[in-house]
Amino acid sequence: MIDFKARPSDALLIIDVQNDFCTDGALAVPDGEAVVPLINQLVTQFTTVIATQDWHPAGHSSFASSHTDAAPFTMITMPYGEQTLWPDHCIQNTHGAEFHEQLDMQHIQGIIRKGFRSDVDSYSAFYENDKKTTTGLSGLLHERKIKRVVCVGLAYDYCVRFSAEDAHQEGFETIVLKDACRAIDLDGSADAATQALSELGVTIR
Ligand code: VGL
Ligand code: ZN
Repeated sequence: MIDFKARPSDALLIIDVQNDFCTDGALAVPDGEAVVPLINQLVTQFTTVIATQDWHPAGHSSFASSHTDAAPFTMITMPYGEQTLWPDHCIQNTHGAEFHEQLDMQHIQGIIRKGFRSDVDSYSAFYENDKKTTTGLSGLLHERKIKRVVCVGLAYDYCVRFSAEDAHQEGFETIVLKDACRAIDLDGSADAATQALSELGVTIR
């Protein structure tokens, strides 16, 4: 159980609860599926619920397999900056890209797909990794008069972190419910996420 009381001006932002980020997935986050029952309990309390779906074309530039002699979990320099290379994951129309089958989709009102442009990755629900290309989510939430964004899902240290940073940047009070997140934890990335979010003034609880 997560003890959280939502207000009407809150949005729940569910990040990437997809098969490839769960056990046996292509980019499995340890214990990733553990977030599902907690999120299912949360969704009923929010009047606005949006989910994101990592949605890559085959051969996406964030895949190590798209680069010669590159191993997953190493870094390369892209025109927009440093980019971690990943195993192939969340390829459009595959089982790995589908939401976890136990995730309660009934209360999810909108799905933001991201990472569908071959040449730029997108961790955040708001901006792609070039920090310029918008998904339109900020406008949607502002038009709905949302004041506070509550982030949950996978992975804490990548897509949840950057979504929460951007939510804060876009003027929303931002909360990350850590029990309903799991981290990949590459080279201290989970601690780095906590530090970056805390410094910004994002509430982690
Ligand atoms: C994610 C790495 C690559 C995430 C997505 O959902 O955190 N991480 N693509
Ligand atoms: Zn991805």
